[in-house]
Order: sequence, then C-alpha cells, then structure tokens
Amino acid sequence: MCKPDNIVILTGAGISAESGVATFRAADGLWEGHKVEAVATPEGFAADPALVHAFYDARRARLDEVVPNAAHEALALLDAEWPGELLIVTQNVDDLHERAGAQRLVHMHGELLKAWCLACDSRVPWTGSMSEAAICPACAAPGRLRPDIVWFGEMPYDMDRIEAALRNADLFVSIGTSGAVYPAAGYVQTAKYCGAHTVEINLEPSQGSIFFDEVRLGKAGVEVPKWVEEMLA
Ligand code: BV8
Repeated sequence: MCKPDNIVILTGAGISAESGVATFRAADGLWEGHKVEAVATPEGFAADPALVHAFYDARRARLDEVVPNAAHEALALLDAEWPGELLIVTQNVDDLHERAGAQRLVHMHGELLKAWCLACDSRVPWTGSMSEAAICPACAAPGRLRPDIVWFGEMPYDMDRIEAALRNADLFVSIGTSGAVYPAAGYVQTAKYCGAHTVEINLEPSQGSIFFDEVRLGKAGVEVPKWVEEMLA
C-alpha cells in the first residue's frame, strides 16, 4: 500500500504487559481478584467506595514499580517522527505512554494519576492513596474524590477527537487489546468503513481479528518496534 498520511493507534493492556502491568482478562475473568461490577462501575463505587479506592490505590502505587517497554518507546518515536497526523488512543489508565514521551495521546478511559472531585468537578493530578477522607486540592471538600477513570456505563473521554481521527485515518493499528469493550472495540470497523488499512498486533487473535486486513501475532515489545521501523524506513 502507498505510504499512509494519517494514523490512528489504539492500545490496550497488552502493550503494558511486558512492563509488568497486569492485563484484565486473566483466565479467571476477574480484575485482579475482583468482579468487574464491584470495582469498575459507578454502582460498585457507590456501594463500597473503600473497596474501589483500595483497588485503584493498589494499581496506582504499582506504577512506581514499572517502566515503559520497547513498544511504548517505539510509539513515542513514531509520534515524534511522523510528519502526517497521528493519534495514540489508549484504553490504559497507566502513564507508560507519557513516560516514553508520547505527545499525541488520549486516555479514553481516564488515568490512574488523576482524581475527579464530585463537589467542584475539577480533575487534578493524584499520586497517593485516595481514601474517602481525601481533601480536594481545588475546593478543599473532604471525601468527594473518585478515581478519574471511565467505568462501565460511563461516557469515554475525547470521543469527538477520536471519531474525527478515525474518519480521517489511512491506517488504523490496534495493539494489545482483546476487543472486548465498546466503543473502543468498534473502532476498527469505523476506520475500515472510512477507507483505512487496518492492522492488529497482539499475542493472539482478538475478538475483532476478523475485521483487520492484517494480523501480526507476537509480543508487543517485539512486533511494535519492527512495525515502527517499517513505517519510518
Ligand atoms: C459506554 C477503565 C455508553 C477501568 C475500562 C453489550 C454490547 C456492547 C456494549 C455493551 C454491552 N453492554 C454494555 C456495553 C457497554 C460497555 C461494554 O463494552 N461492555 C462490554 C463488557 C460488553 N462499555 C461501556 O460501558 C463504555 N461506555 O459504552 O458508554 C456510550 C457508548 C458509545 C458512545 C458513548 C457512550 C465504557 C467502558 C470503559 C470501562 N473501563 N477501563 C480500569 O482500567 O480500571 S475497560 C478496560 O477493559 C480497558 O480499559 C479496556 O477498554 C478493556 C479491555 O481491556 P484490554 O485493554 O483489551 O485488556 P484485556 O486484558 O481484555 O486484553 C489484553 C490483550 O492483550 C489480549 O488480547 C492479549 O492477547 C493481549 N496481550 C497480552 N500480553 C501481550 C498482548 N499483546 C501483545 N503483547 C503482549 N505481551
């Protein structure tokens, strides 16, 4: 195919797996030992805020122990070097893309390192634990902070920007995602409908593999640098 101009890259937990960040759909289908409904829904948070804070506090604390891997580094290089439009749309809530240097990046499901104050609606950087007694740095209200994470049933972030990029894409690449969650899982069909060439890079075929023109099986840490090298050749 001729050289694409505009690229959209969707990433999921698989791109952070080699950095030591747990993926979601382990064999037991639990999220780090929890039922999804209990820890990743507004209802779960309302029912047991302490459990949900503990779940996200543990994942936030673990970010200090992990570093970006070769796949994050390769995407950051492509982002820096690519002359056309490029957007990395990550479903991940870790900060490994940023730490690798990615700039043209959106976190459609939010970020572990942010808090959302339900009293003043501010979103603020947050690194420590976020117990029910935490004080909002913007309005000083106690106990009104929640993780700035998009839970099931909630509207993902940056949808307009993502859909505009998909409509304009010549190339859509999906890396390390199971294709289990919408609307992200439907992006390959939108991109394809709008004429993009579609590539999946994954350890194994995802639920949406049939929609991709090309499937490259292997570890992200190996396949993504190879793909970026091809793109920049
Ligand atoms: C919404 C933040 C309305 C939380 C997450 C019925 C049908 C269709 C849809 C629905 C339905 N019922 C309900 C829905 C909607 C629902 C949904 O899709 N549910 C699913 C379960 C059916 N979606 C929502 O509620 C979303 N909101 O729909 O609002 C709306 C709709 C349209 C437009 C506007 C509004 C919000 C969903 C967001 C939930 N939050 N994350 C947190 O992180 O704690 S979801 C979470 O799981 C991730 O963010 C990601 O999106 C999703 C899937 O995870 P993956 O990243 O794919 O990771 P996974 O573990 O599953 O897979 C890992 C992959 O990596 C595997 O493929 C593996 O092979 C690969 N891999 C592993 N190691 C490597 C590797 N690949 C390469 N190298 C390796 N080394």
